[in-house]
Amino acid sequence: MRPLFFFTLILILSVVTLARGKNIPFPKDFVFGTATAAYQIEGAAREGGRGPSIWDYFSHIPGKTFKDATGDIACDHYHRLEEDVKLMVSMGLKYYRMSISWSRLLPDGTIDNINQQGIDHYNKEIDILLKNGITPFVTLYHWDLPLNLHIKYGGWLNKEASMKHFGDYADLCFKSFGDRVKNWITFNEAWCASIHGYLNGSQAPGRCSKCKPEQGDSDREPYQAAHSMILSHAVAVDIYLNKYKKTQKGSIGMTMNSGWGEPLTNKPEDQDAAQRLMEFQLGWFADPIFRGDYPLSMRRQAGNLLPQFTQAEKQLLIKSKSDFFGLNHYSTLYVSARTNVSSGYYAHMNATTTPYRDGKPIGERADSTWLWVVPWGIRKIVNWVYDRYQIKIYITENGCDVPNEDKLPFDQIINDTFRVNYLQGYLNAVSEAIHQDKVPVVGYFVWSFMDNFEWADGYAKRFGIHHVDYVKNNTRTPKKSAKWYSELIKQ
Ligand code: GBH
Repeated sequence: MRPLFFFTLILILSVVTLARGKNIPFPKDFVFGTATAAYQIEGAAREGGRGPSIWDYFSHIPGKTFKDATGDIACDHYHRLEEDVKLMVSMGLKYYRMSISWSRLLPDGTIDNINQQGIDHYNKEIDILLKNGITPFVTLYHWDLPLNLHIKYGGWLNKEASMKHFGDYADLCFKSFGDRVKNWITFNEAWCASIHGYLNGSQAPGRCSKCKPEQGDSDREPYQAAHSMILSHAVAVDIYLNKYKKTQKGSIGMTMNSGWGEPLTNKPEDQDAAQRLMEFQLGWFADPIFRGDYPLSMRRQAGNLLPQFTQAEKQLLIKSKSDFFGLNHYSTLYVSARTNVSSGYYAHMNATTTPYRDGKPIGERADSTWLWVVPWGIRKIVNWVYDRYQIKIYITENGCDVPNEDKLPFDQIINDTFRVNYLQGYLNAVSEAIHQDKVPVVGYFVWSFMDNFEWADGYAKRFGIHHVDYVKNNTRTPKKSAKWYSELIKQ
C-alpha cells in the first residue's frame, strides 16, 4: 500500500509542476513570441489615409462572415499601440510577430501613391516595440491585398502584376523599416489565400466556380494564385538579398500552414495518401522555394492545371534563398486514400481526412470545428519539414480557441485551463523534437496575443491569450494562459 501511495504522490506533484509550465527545456536563445495580423486587430480601416483591401470589400458583403462582422474597428489596435505594448512588457514578451497592411502604405497598391501617414504609423509601432525591448517579426502579406490591385489587374490571378507590385511594396518596407526590422516574413499561409480565396470562396476575394458576386474557376484559379504568390515571394527575397541584406543584416522567409497528416492505417495506400497530403499542403509552396519546382506528385496529378515555372523563374527561385521555414501548425487529422471530389485540387490530392479512428477522436476538440488537440502531431510535422528541407524552423503560429469560449461567463473565459494545457502539450512536443530528434526549431509564436477578427468566423472565435471585450470599450484582460506563458518566457 505504502510505496504505491508515495508513487502516486510523486506522480501528482510532477504533473502539477509540469502544469505550471516548469521543466520544459528550451535552448537559451530560443525565441518565444506571440503573433497577430493587421486586418485582424488594427481597425481604423478608413483612417490615416488607408485604402481598402479585398478583406474590407469581402467582409462588407452580407452573409460572407459570421454575423456580418468586419475589421472596421477590430481590436482598435491602431489607436492603442502604447497600451498594447505595455501589456506585452508586463508579461515579459521579447518577440512579437505582426503584419503590415499593404493598403495603409500604398492605398491603391501601387508605388505611385505612397501614404506617408502609413509609413509614420508603422515607424511609430516599430519604435515603441524596440524601445520596450521587443523584437518585431514582420509579415508583409497576411491576406489583405489592396482592393485596387484585385479590381484593376485581377490580383493574384495576374502573375506579372503580382510580382511587380508585391516587389515594389516589399522594397518600400525594407527601405523604410529595414534599419530596425531584422526578421521578415513575405507571405502568411499562401495555401489559405489560394484555397479559401479561389477554391471554396470562404475568404477574400471570395471566388469559386459557384460563388457570387465573384465567379471564378475552382479547378484552375487556386493553382494560378499560388503560383503568383510563390514567384512574388521570390521577387521580394531577391530584392532583399540584392539591395538590403548586406547592410541591414536581417533574415527573410515565408510562413506556410499545415496540419499533420497521420496515416489512418498502416496500409501502403494510406501511408502514400498521408505523404501526398503533406506534399500538396506544404510541398506546394516549400518545394518551389527550397528545391526550385513543384512536388512530382502534384505535377503528376494536376497536370496542366498546375502552371509551369519558366527557366528564368526557376533560376529566380533557386537564387532567392530563404533563411528559415516559417510554420503555422494547429492540428492533426488521420488520412486515408479516398476522395469524394471529382475535380480540382482535392481530387488531385486524392486523400481524405478524418478526426476518427475506430470511432475514437484523435484528441479533444477545440472550439473551431477543424481544430483537434494533438500535441504529438507538431513533433512529427517539424521532423517531416526538417527531413525534406534541412533548414531551421520557426513555429510562427500555434494556439487554440476554447470550446464555447465566446458563450462562457467572463470569469470562466479568463480561467482558460484548456488553452494552458494545449500550449503546454505542444511546447513539450516541440522541446522533444529539439532535444531528442535534433530538429532545429529556433522559435515559437503563440497565436494570438489577443482575441481578434477571426476572418469568416467574425468575433465568435477567440484565440487570444488576452481577452478583448468587444462590447465594452475593447478592454484587454490577461487570461490564465498569458500568465502561464509569461512564466515560461521568464524562466
Ligand atoms: C491561421 O490560419 C491564420 O494565419 C490566422 O490569421 C488565424 O487567425 C489563425 O490561424 C486561427 O485560425 O477546413 O480546409 O480550411 C489557420 C488556417 C484554418 C487552415 C483551418 C486550415 C482547416 C482546413 N487554418 N483550416 S479547411
